[in-house]
Amino acid sequence: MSDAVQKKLDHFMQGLIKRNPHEAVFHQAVQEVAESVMPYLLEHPKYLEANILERMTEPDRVIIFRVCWEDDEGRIRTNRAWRVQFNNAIGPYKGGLRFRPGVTLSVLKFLGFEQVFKNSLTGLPMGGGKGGANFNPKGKSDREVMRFCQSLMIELHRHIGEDTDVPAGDIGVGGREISYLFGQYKRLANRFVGTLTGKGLQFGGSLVRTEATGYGCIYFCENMLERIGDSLRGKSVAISGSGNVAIYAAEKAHQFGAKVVTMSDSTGFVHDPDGIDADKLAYIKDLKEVRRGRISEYAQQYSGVEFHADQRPWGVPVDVALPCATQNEISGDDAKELIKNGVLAVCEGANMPTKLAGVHAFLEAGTLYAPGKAANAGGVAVSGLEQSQNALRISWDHAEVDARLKTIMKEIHEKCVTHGKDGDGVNYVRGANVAGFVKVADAMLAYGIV
Ligand code: NDP
Ligand code: 2IT
Repeated sequence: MSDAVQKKLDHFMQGLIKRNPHEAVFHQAVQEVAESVMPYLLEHPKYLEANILERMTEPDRVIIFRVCWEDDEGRIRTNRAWRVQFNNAIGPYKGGLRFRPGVTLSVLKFLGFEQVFKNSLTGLPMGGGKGGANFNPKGKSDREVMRFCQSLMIELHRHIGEDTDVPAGDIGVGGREISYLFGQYKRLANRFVGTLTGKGLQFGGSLVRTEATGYGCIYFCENMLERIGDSLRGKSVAISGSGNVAIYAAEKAHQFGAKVVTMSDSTGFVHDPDGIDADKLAYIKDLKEVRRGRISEYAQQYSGVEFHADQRPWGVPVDVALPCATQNEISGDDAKELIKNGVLAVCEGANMPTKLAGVHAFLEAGTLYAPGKAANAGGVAVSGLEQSQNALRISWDHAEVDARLKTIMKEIHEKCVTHGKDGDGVNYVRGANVAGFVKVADAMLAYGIV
């Protein structure tokens, strides 16, 4: 990085940190984008003169509200919920809701900011937003989750709409939660429209939405490997997480002939050197989605499997690593360990799973490294297709949606190559950030001072 770029970057980040104190993960997400985009801005001064990066790092608005609900013992419980409507320059706000105890405004701002770039990359008309609550669905009965979702929607419904803001799932928000949320939205609005995505297939959901993030991540990984004349066939794969994204990444990786040797949850990881095949994955789906159990049970079910409590899987030597759990789950040291063990590709199913030191390590080592905003865009892309189907009042079949998802992931890969070409290689971080930035920035320039 030249001195001029570094100076501009430092000045910009100092201002951002001053305006948003105590928001470490938001700073991190902006820093990663700013490092990529700043050299491009200096080459294209029209964006600098219009102060576009400052404007893009300030959310359009943030809604914060109290959610009161009654638990099964009749106690009154209070949670805090947010909706960060980050940027609607290229379409209605779009992005998931996260229910997790540690959720803060900083987390949702980082996710909303990432979403702006990701949604731009999909090529679909979607702005960026994110929301959620510091609510823990774990250990709650279905009725408690229902009452929480209904109470949350009483406030949220006035801020969302099919042409305004369209929420979906994220950590802790799956099919069950979206159903409760949509059922309540429909009652309050007295309209049956696609204001949420990830809905059940009986009431406006799209085929392939459940699988889309994990499948899309594997399609992207295959695109990266194809570019260097390789493929996933025969590769060993470490996956973190065992939720929605991890399960369908594992399923598609297996279908592509790879051997998935790890999965994890917040209690630790399992290492299965024989590989997690379709039958074993069916067990994990039932364990996590139906019984809502812990990943350690997998090690009791199958022989030759080790459970490593409170650890992440990055010390296991593999060809491909797919972080699919949460933010900051690959440290600088984890990245170095993966590189030392000869990792070929790292493809992010989760949002910002790699700390900045890890990102820099992968880029320096020439690892095929796909940031989440490109690699996990398949989920929101199929959400966009769900919106289109709802608006048209039709349903496409599985093959149609899957083909569109494949095409979208391929086009995102091409955009990353166009903007990230680096000698013979590709800097996918720069490619994704610059390509995502340009569409939104050009729209904002066209609107004048907004
Ligand atoms: P789920 O709630 O279905 O699964 C989350 C998984 O990650 C669980 O295995 C969970 O373990 C684990 N996990 C969550 N938080 C932590 C933590 N702090 N430490 C260790 N493990 C953790 O969520 P999703 O699969 O939907 O989301 C996973 C990631 O993918 C997130 O980063 C999300 O933002 C991103 N993403 C999701 C999309 C979607 O369509 N769902 C789209 C694009 C990105 P446990 O069961 O113990 O909690
Ligand atoms: O991070 C994400 O892209 C998601 N959680 C999915 C968002 C969506 O609107 O489908």
